[in-house]
Amino acid sequence: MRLSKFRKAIADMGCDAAVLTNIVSQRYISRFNFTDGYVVIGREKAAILADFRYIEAAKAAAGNDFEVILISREQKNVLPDTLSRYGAKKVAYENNYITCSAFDALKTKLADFELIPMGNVLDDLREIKYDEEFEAVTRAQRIAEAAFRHVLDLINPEMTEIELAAELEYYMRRAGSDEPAFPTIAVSGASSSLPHGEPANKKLSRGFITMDYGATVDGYRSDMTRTVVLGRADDDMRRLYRTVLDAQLAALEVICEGKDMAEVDGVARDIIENAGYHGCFGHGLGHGVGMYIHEAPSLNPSAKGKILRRGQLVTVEPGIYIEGKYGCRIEDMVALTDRGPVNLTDCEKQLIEL
Ligand SMILES: [Mn+2]
Repeated sequence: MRLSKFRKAIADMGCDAAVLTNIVSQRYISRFNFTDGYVVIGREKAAILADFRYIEAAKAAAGNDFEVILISREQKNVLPDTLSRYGAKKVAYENNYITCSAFDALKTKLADFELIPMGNVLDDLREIKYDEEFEAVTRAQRIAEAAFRHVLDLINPEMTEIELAAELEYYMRRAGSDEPAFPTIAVSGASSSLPHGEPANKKLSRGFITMDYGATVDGYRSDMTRTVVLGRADDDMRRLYRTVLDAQLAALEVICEGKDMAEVDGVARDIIENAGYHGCFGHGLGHGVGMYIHEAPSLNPSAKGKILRRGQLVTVEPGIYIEGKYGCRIEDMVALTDRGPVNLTDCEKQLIEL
């Protein structure tokens, strides 16, 4: 399906072949994970071009749709040779994901072909997910949830933010995560007002602790944020937490296929504004997630007229940040499936005091 959809998209661009150079695109289309080489898609045939380090694994991973071709010192021209063999003239390349120098090299190597930038073709395909992709993200998410429960028993005033981040990552790795979905955020006290603060080598402060992190399974990333309290929350903190949670629950209630993205953002934003936290929710409500931690679409106030579609997977993550004081964010992921919206996150979000 992925391959046939991609073939149709490049044919629609007037191309008769494509060369994939980005490792995420290569994995998405060929299902083979390697970090050097090419995936070539012709009108009827397709190939994985890899060097000695990957060739055995490539042969094992390649299905019937892909031939596997060795790149070696003796066979320097395998890329143009393969394209010629496929009868290609106009070749789509990944202009969104290539450095200027790599492009210069590609242009020299493929001097006999016309190179056409493919723009967002693959990004658009990846935006609309298959059930198996939702399942991979869900497996990653289950690992992240187990890590959350694990650290709830460990958090104490002697632990540093870096230790907390490390505990989350170590737990997820042991539970089968390929790597952290992105650099783990674990920030406490005044640092919790920084939406993307970095964990520091300092002991956890009393007050809000925000953990925003995820696991990776089969190349798919999960994304979740939970905010807990070290010590007791005062009335202001309770009110702030309740407002973020109300905003998130309200957005989760309305999010579905066919809805305007800015409208969903507005449902959460209005609750935060109306509670008096003016200017304290300075980022969008959510973003797509998949093989990249941030991908299309973006749910924010400027997304007016953009409609949520079946197959998208988005986060819903309102927050309130009081500069210099503290902040709180709560984040789940929602898949817009054939059976309607499904919250892939299964993790408590009532205020937890530790
Ligand atoms: Mn996120």
